[in-house]
Amino acid sequence: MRAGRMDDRPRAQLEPKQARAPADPPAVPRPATGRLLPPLEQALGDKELVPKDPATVPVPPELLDALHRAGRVLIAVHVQPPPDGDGVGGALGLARALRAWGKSVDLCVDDPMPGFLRNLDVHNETRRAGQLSGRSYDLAVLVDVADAHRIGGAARLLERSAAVAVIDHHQVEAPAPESLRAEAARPLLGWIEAECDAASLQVAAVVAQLERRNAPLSRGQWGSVALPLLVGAYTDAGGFRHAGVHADSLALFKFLLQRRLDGDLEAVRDALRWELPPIGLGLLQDPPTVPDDLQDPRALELLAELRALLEAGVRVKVERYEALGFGLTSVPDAYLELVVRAARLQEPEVNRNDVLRQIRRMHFLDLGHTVRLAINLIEDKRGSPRVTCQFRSWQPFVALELARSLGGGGHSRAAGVTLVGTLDEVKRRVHQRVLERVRGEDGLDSAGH
Ligand SMILES: [Mn+2]
Repeated sequence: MRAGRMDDRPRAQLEPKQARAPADPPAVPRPATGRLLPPLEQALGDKELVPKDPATVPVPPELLDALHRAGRVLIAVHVQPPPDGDGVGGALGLARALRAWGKSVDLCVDDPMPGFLRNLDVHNETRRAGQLSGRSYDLAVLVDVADAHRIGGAARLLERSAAVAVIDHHQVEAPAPESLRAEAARPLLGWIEAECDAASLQVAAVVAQLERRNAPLSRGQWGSVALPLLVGAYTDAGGFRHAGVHADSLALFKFLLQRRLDGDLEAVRDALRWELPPIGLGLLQDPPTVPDDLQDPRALELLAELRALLEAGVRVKVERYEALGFGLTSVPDAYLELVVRAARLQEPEVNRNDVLRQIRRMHFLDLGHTVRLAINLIEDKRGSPRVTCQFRSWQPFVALELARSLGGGGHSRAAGVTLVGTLDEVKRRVHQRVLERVRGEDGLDSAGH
């Protein structure tokens, strides 16, 4: 079920002409000039960019009806890939609005959240699936995901929900009932909006329209709803610096920020300010920097382990194949676990997803500024060995098609897949697939070289 595509309407004036594939792609490696929209502050101050009220975005009426009728609601987000700003931000915004209208809401994030999301969840509103077992719901809403395999133990709770709804912006066809454990008897409501830059902006539209059927939210209530939604939109759009971000998203962001959060952009940026402790940051460098002034006796044992790993060549590696236009970051499970333990010496709350987020920021997103295709491979040996593969491309559909050719999916320029195997095995397989595509007719650019 598809409805209300956001791009059916004329875009705001700031829509960049080069937002789609540039006619003449830049030389390899691509220079770091990917900014297509003006800097955020400038855009927000620009009178030409008219704020767009999310209440004007079409939302499937069946979804609004279902949310309006439901008394007990479950909201769930993806944990594979790890919980992120858009998923958790969108879910928090929706949960807070629904609670303001008197509904009973459980929000399930079935994996440890990275630090900035722990901070955003200031009132401890999120639950692991185990804490919710035995509960039943009128409606389950998946935010930023359309597949029960990606929500961890929350999948079991879908079976205890009378209906299932999806609010997602990934490139998926209509959500498949079998992937959502929604049989014919259980209505399935989908709002999939692949052109939308963040599920949080879809949630903003849902809340704005539900407000018309319920009591208006107070200024304070809107503030607590808008902040996580703005964090969600900001993170998925890369602070509105990612290639291909729509001006329409910026116009929605501007409305929410100015009319619902008193224009407090610093509040949004503050929410993102969590940092991995310095010991963790050093160990994630390529090559790693190892602190030599650690006083903690537990650190000595850890340093011995670290040296053994480094001698065996086990660490974060960043490889650039500039002639071919791609770069690859690879992270072995043993090293990842060691970084988590090391960082906990300084900050006991640190979890694996904190470290994964830092690797994304330090290597993967950064790499995406200098090559056409950035690849991030994260090994996970906690069960049978598998590797999470993340792809980012400058050109639209390069990342998505690579992910799809390996059985995954995602967005046009940001996509991924989880493959079974050790890091070395998966690395060879992905490398081979990329070489096939480079040598194929289209190469990494639609315009070719
Ligand atoms: Mn998202």
